[in-house]
Amino acid sequence: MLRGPAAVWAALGPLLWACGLALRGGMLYPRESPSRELKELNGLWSFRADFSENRRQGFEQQWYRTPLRESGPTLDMPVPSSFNDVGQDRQLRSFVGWVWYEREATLPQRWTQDLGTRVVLRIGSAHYYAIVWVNGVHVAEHEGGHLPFEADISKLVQSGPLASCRITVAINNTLTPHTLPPGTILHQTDTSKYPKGYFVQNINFDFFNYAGLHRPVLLYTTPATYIDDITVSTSVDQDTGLVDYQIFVEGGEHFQLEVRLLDEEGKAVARGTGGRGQLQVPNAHLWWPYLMHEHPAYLYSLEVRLTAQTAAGSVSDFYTLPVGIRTVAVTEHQFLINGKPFYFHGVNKHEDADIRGKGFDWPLLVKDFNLLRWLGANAFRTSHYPYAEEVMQLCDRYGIVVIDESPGVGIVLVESYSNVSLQHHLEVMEELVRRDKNHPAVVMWSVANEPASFLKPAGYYFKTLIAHTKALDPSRPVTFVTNSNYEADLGAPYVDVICVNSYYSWYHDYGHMEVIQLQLTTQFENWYRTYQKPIIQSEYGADTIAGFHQDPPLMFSEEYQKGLLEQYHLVLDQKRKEYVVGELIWNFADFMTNQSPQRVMGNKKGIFTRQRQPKGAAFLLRERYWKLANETRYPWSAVKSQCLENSPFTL
Ligand code: GCB
Repeated sequence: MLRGPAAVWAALGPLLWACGLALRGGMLYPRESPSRELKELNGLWSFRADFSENRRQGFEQQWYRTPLRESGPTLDMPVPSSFNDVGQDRQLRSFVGWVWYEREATLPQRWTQDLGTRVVLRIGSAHYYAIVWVNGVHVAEHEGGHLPFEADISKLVQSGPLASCRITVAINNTLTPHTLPPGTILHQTDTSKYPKGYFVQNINFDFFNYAGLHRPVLLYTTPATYIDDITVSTSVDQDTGLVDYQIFVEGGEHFQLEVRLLDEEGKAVARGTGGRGQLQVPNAHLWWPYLMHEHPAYLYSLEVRLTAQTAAGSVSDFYTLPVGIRTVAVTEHQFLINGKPFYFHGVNKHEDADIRGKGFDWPLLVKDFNLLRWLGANAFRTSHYPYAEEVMQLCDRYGIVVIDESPGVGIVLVESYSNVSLQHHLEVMEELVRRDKNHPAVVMWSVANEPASFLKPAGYYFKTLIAHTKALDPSRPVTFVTNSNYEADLGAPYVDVICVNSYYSWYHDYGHMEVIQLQLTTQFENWYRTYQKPIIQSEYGADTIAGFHQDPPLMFSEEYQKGLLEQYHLVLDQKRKEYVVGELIWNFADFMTNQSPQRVMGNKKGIFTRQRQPKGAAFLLRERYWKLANETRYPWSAVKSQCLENSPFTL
């Protein structure tokens, strides 16, 4: 039986959706098609950090007006990348304030001369606050470092004889109590200890606040009347897959829409017309998670064709969206995918690597997915912010289930619960849902990680935030990840699944692995008794320096990490028979943090090093995850096709 709120949303969802309350306004991932062209602007950009005392010299001198090299010296800066670790300058590594990026782009002639072409500049991620100019004209501003934004620059590039355009992006990484994540700036005024004007950025989260143009920057085109957004929502009626679609068009009023759903062989299995409808797919191939089915991650393609009547005649726009048909539901003690119990056995990640920091990198991404599949992981959480869209696409393609988390990490100050903060958080959820709503891999939204959810305003804050997220997307459960006391947690009544982090015998009872079983059992029983909701152990782990060995185990040795994990697993194996529906190790790989006496060149709780080499715990988890996969796969037929060479998967 579906639980109370889940049942309400399951019933209400399609209704809200059909009534057109679904999210409007598009940020479709830019894809080439017969009507759309792309031009990537990755590579070397000119760069300057504004080291002036008030950090505002760039605005005072209007650095965006003329080429950046004319207003002072510049550095070469790779995009995408964080700027922090590519240089040899200690001050730039920890710089707080405005940095300036600039790049000249040459445009195909048609883009600048054909007035029926719409030219859009899209920035995958600029952390944290960004202002964008094209040829010195302000075109966009965006708050938040983990979600894309774009600007229609057609008028600018089509107004003169220029075949190129100069793109300037000013980015500020300062965090305040109202940003997501929040932070504070501490000004040190004691001149006997600190130089004049000295300040530092303080944060309440455990990863380095890398900054810069972190994801691809590109230009793309559409016709002037274009497909602005598509929303799909899927369900299943016996063997028939149902794909509800809604298409939003901008730039014109006279048009027709045709849709075709193609299977993996390219055969059309359903067709429709108009901006809204339902496609029925008899004997549908469902989208199943990795290791749960012999053909996981089945993706159809929704081909959308828009034909618009304009003064210049008839024009077409084409967009193809991958679609996975699957359902998600939550009961009192289960998480169901396609009506079958799903057990999350996976990891928490970070976007983090040597030199590039949080910069998007294909080799790193493919390596990470190969490691996930080697490990037998079927899920991860995007701790603690939305990851690149390309990551989500690979999850769809490989069947890796995602808990999609907002950048709501480190919300611990009362000020960060103000209306200003809440309003911004609501907007971020809108941007996130708009971007990721069509990914079958995304099965749950996480609105925050370890907020001070015991503070008085947290009740209203999470009630509002979670209700808003459900209204945006009634098809998925919503959670936030807690480390509060079960009795004091004011947000827990509103979540669909309890996600709880704990570090027994690490942050307390140091070295005493013998207390883990008792404390973890108590944790699960308290939460379940109080809320009767399924529980995910959303973090657990131990810092481990690769190559440190000690037996009997001592903290920081590889033996201690393995020993601690084994103690957790004993309890998880009991409770997963009852209401625990998942376990996510902290962390997939070692990652960079702020400097502190508690961190040895970053957080070392990875089961892989930062360079993606396994510690002993990776082999232990691998054995466990493949064993779990063996026990929980559906149907009980061979899943041989998924086996990597030498996998411990038994048949
Ligand atoms: C946590 C946080 C995570 C930290 C981790 C740790 O609870 O959610 O961001 O990195 O603990 O290692 O302390």
